[in-house]
Amino acid sequence: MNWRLHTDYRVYLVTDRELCLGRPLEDVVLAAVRGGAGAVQLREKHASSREFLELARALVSRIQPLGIPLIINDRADIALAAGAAGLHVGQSDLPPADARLLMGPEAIVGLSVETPEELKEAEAYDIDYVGLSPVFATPTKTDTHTPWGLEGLRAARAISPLRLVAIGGIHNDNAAAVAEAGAHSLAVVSEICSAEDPEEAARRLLAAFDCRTPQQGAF
Ligand code: TZP
Ligand code: MG
Repeated sequence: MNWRLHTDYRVYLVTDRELCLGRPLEDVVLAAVRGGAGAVQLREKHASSREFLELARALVSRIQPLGIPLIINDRADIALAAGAAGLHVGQSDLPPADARLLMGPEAIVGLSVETPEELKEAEAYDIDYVGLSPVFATPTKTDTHTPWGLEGLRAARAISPLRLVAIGGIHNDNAAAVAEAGAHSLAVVSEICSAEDPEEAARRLLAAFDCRTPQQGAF
């Protein structure tokens, strides 16, 4: 399966088990997928390798048969061992060229960018998207650079040919504005993981995304 050709990034769930209000991660992920999340990133900052792999395998078996890719944060070894569809790397992780080499030509590879310089550099890599990080300041991740803001997102969209995944502080009340400013994708953690009804939260984000006025360009 070439995941690069078949992924719907409009609503992209990035997981955080600690924010799932005590519910099993798998339940939250499956609810989000029912609500229309088209991509899921497993992000585990504290799990052991063994636990990370078990979680990844379980999610791969539940969502990839539905056509939804599981993208692993940072760990190519876990992604490969679990048969995950992709890998997401940050600026201090494996370089994108090595991520591509390890994952192969049909896997999704995403890269976080925090500055216009990093966004420009990203054009040289064989990647599927850049995560503009953070669009807004967020308590979910505090070791971040200056937020891009809607203006920064608009400017990024104007100059970059890459698929732009907006992440950080995106919630139901600002999702439409983020889509309108040029994001190709709304990536969220708490809006879905901490929602009383994760399915409904995903559905609302998708509706907000789809309200944007059609924009020129790829994706
Ligand atoms: N990368 C940049 S901001 C962020 C990550 C993983 C966290 C986003 O979380 P939330 O709850 O959607 O603001
Ligand atoms: Mg990382």
